[in-house]
Amino acid sequence: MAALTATHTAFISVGANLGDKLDNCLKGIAAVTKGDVARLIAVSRFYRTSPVDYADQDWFVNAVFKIHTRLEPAALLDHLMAIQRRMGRKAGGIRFGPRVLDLDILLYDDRVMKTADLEIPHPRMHKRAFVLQPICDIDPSVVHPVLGRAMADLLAALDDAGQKIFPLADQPALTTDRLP
Ligand code: PH2
Ligand code: MG
Ligand code: MG
Repeated sequence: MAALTATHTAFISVGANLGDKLDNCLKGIAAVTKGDVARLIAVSRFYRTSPVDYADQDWFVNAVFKIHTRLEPAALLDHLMAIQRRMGRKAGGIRFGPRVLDLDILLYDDRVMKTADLEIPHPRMHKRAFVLQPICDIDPSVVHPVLGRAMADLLAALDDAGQKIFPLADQPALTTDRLP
């Protein structure tokens, strides 16, 4: 019989373009990995990124982090949405528009799934430099379970000069041992 409490690996993107963007991202990562539902395994560099899909808004701060968790995808999504709400995010904002905190599940083991609320892998991740570059910071060899291509390959194939992404000059002292 399969263990009821198997550990899963997930990659989560964190982003913000309202308020203290970096601080919101750091608080988001800390909240997701506080307690025993999720353990922080790795964090990418943090980037300043130009807005994608809805241009008339401020630049974002973005990063990706890797966790181990016993939560199944739907429960992990609930956990992330509750944190977004606690950080002051209101429901019903503009699609792709400004947000104090966005936490998206990118990958969950090799799982491929689609429900009304959740699609894994994230349906737009392979087109987004602000996702692919940070994942490559953590592990460029991770393979996209639908496209069958490594993240480094997807990043190299991305042909969109409009997507600007710059590492923050001052990277936060965030390691997997010392959380804010
Ligand atoms: N998130 C979006 C829409 N556009 N652009 C950037 N640069 N970073 C984001 O996190 C982002 C975006 C919707 O979630
Ligand atoms: Mg998003
Ligand atoms: Mg989201």
